[in-house]
Amino acid sequence: MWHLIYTSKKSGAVGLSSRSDLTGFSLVRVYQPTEALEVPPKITTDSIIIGGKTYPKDDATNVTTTILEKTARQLHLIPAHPIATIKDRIASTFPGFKHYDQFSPVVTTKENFDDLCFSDDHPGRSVTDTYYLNNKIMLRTHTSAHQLQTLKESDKLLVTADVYRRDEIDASHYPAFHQMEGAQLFDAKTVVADVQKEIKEALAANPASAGIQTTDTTLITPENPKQDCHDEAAMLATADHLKHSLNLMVRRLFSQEKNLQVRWIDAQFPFTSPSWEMEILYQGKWLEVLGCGVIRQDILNNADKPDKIGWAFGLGLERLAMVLYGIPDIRLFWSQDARFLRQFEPSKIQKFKPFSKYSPCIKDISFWVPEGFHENNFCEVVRDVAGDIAETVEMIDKFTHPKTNRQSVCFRINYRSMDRNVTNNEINEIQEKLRTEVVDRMKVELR
Ligand code: FA5
Ligand code: MG
Repeated sequence: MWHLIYTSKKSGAVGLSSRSDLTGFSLVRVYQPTEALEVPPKITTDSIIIGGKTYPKDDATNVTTTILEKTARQLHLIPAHPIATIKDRIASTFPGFKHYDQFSPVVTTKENFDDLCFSDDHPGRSVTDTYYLNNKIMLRTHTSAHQLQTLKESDKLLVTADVYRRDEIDASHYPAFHQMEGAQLFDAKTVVADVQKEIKEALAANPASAGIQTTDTTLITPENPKQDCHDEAAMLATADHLKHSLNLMVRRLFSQEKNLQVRWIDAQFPFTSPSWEMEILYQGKWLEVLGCGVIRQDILNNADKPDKIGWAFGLGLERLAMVLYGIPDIRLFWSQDARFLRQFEPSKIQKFKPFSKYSPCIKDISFWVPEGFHENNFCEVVRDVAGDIAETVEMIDKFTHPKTNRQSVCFRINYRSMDRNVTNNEINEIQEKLRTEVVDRMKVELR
């Protein structure tokens, strides 16, 4: 097996290409950024240029250059990258599913929210949570943005893509990450019999693994209900098939794991009911790896499939890769450091060998906040100023002045580079810049 690391001059993207594509797993290909992504994204005074298209800015625009640059990376299309390997492994546990993995990250608010039954005041739509190019155009926050379109075309499908969210900063959250969506539809009239037979056969062919312990105590309740339009037996069969398919996926993916704890918990999504999440115990904490449920019938009706019933799931590829490869920090996936990239071979999952950790540098910043202050806005400024050197951002103090009623917050930022030693001087400069930028951009008063 051999690797070739190359750099695309235009986009700066680094890819690993490999000749070892005769491995039995589907879809190992040479990384070729699509032509549209070869044009670097750009923000001008009145527009955003991405994928060769120009979008006018308006009062909702909040994408930053740092985020737009990530859209050119396409980690899920780089052979040997852990994200691409996991993608192929999971896809191989869903044979016969049509796999879409080339959709542009730029979608409409209709696709990302309206088509999926999000209410008009759903917090996910807020500018503090979502990256907008303008009022109507955004970076998708989940692969579900392609559900309606792909369900029209197919009854068994997977969608893998990069997604973007304004989120907190820590080892398992990053503003750009990768999801895989899966969906399967059945004839509502025959689903009970069809599913029973399939599950029985699959369980006989895939005996339980001693190393994986799965707990499911969830029940159908008024808080996590059946949809009125669904027949109870059909819904239960669909839900059984969903959980069975995902349990089987985990069993295959983690067949080498000696002690894996998995649990199912209730969840809520505007586009499924009932809904659940799967969590895996990782480094002593429950890590949420996916959300899923029985698809809202309105969506199937809009996809011109009123006689079908179906399930869908959306999983975080980084989260599964962290557990499988033992990768401790989500920022590593974006590393261009050869010490990271050279550890991986196409189709092969092996434990990550950490390279020396550089020393951290901790800095605090306190300020009085104006009304409407949101933590994600502060995290965004940190990301813009410090990039991936910001390892964690944590609010360590918050108080309201008894006389003036003004609110003050203190954030602790842990700076540490994944791939080099950062000098004290450099961090001091970053911290100074951060102090200036938060005042300029967020109208706070430093303390
Ligand atoms: C969704 O995005 C739903 N679209 C999933 C879904 C699809 C539900 C189809 C039902 C039917 P959620 O926001 O929980 O749900 O994200 C799904 C997964 O993405 C999470 O379980 C987690 O594994 C991953 N994830 C979420 N936020 C981040 C983040 N900031 N960084 C890395 N991974 C994340
Ligand atoms: Mg969730």
